[in-house]
Amino acid sequence: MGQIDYQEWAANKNFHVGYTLVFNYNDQFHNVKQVTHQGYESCNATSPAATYTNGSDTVTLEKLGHFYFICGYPGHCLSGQKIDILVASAASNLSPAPSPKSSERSSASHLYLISMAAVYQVGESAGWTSMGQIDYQEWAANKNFHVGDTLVFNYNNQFHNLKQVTHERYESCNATSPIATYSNGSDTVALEKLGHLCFVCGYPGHCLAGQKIDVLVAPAASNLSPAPPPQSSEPSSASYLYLTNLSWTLSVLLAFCLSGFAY
Ligand SMILES: [Cu+2]
Repeated sequence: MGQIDYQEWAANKNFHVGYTLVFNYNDQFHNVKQVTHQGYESCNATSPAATYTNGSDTVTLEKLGHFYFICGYPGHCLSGQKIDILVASAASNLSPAPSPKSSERSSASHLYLISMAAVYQVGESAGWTSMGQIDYQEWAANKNFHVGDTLVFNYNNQFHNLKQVTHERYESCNATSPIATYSNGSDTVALEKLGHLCFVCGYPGHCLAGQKIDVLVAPAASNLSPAPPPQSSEPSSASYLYLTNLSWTLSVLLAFCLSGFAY
């Protein structure tokens, strides 16, 4: 249920021997385990073939076949933090490779950057709405948000929108002069820095009815365990449901073809 389908991503690539994967992630909350196909399918991270915990791990694809990677933290693989990389022989270039002239020789210098972070699906099936059963503040209080994570707001943009506002305007449900306005209906908000991010719906009455959320982005080192912090001191005025959707934002951003570059 993640925003990013690792398998779809991988399916569009031609991996060859010598290519390199770089996994970037917050090592307080994730790791990378290379497992067997069975381990991959069953999300079983015990007895991994290799374990990476650095947070910026380089894995070279040294042979043909499948390479299976999962996150070893409880529940993460099950929620989609897993990837199956098939390393094919250079000859099996089925699809139009974006690098036509790169032969085996140059293929050894391909680098795939994989950054992993948490994606929080706001509202799950309910989405960002004013008619839910879930308390946004309670939901947020149970999460540890970190820089690099992503919030996804899904809603019917005929009836709602999303405004990032100051904390003061959040408190008073004043959506004027927003810091940012989203009205797409499927809005992705990257958590790019520490501190509070406050959002309200700008439609009349919705914020007052509880369609508002205050997300605190904390330093990575702060809370190790995802233990529900009993810090939900704020009265929960909201009545919405947010569910987490922890998945690797394996937003493999780029495939650098470094062939031809001189070191
Ligand atoms: Cu609304």
